[in-house]
Order: sequence, then structure tokens, then C-alpha cells
Amino acid sequence: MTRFNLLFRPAPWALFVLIGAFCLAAGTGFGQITISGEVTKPLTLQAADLKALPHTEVTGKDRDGKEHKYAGVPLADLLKLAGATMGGELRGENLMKYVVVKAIDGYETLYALPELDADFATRTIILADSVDGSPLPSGVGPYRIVVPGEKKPARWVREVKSIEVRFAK
Ligand SMILES: Nc1nc2c(c(=O)[nH]1)N[C@H]1C(S)=C(S)[C@@H](COP(=O)(O)O)O[C@H]1N2
Ligand SMILES: [Mo]
Repeated sequence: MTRFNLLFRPAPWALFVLIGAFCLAAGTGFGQITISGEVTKPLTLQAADLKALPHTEVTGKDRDGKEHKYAGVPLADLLKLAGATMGGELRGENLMKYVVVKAIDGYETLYALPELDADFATRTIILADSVDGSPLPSGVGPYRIVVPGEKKPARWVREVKSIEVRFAK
């Protein structure tokens, strides 16, 4: 038994290597959003890029049942930046496109492209980076989708990491 323990005891430095690797992996993707799929300019946006884009405020009811002010970049603006078929181009077969938003924990939801386009939608779905003037808490942010007016918050994806445009045919 003692012999077994001695044989399999990891070297002390191995722990530091493991912790270092974990921090690096966690740090690399942190606050970075990729936009890919059916777009002409696939993008990786860093925190500074997202911060610099024009923000829109929306109000939404949180889990606590109270109204909160969320600020963020409209998903439509991010999709336009990446060259998705928005506005005048959102017709014909392009109406068969949808957007998949993925989170760090593997959670994912979809939105039809017209739901996100200002020519169609009566509400603005945003990639929020603050609530009531403060950054989103860890586990929620740095970015969360906020869908104003939706009765259930199931599509309010927390810890967003990627946005992908797909064709439903
Ligand atoms: N990343 C991620 N986002 C998520 C979920 C999840 O499991 N992972 N659950 C969704 C569901 S089903 C609900 S009801 C709401 C809950 O939001 P809350 O934690 O702010 O109450 O988050 C949504 N966003
Ligand atoms: Mo839910």
C-alpha cells in the first residue's frame, strides 16, 4: 500500500503546471466572442472591441421579478459587422437562417435571423455587458443575451462565448 502511494504520488511541481495550464486555458477565452458560420467576415471580438461598440439599453424582468436596466450591443449590430444577411438582404432564402448562441457551460439556444433584425422585430435582443450600470457578475457575464418581453428567461444565455449563423436547409 505504501509502495503504491509512493509510486503514484505526483511530483509537487506537477500541481503548479496543472494550475498554470488551467489559468491559461480559462484566460484565453475570457471575454472573447466569436461570430462564425453563414457570414462573409467571421470575427473574434475582444472585450475592448465590444466595449467600443454602440450600446443600447433595454429593461427586463430578472429572476427576482423586478425590472432591471441591461446595456449591451444589439445582436443585429454584431451580425452586421460579421457580414450576415441583415436589413435589405434579409429576404428569400435568407429568411431560413438562424443564429445559435453558445455558452461556456455548453448551453445553447437559437433565434431566427428575422427575430434579430430591426426591420422585422419590435424588440431589440442584446448581448448585455452590464446590469443597472454594473458589470454582470461572474457566472452570468461578462456577456449575457437579454431578450426583452419574453415570458421565460430560458434564452437569456449566460456566459456567452460564440454566435453562429446557420441555414435551416
Ligand atoms: N449558460 C447558460 N445560460 C442559461 C442557462 C444555462 O443553463 N446555462 N439556463 C437558462 C434558463 S433555462 C433560465 S430559466 C435562465 C435562468 O436565469 P437566472 O439564472 O438569471 O435566473 O437562464 C438561462 N440561461
Ligand atoms: Mo429555465
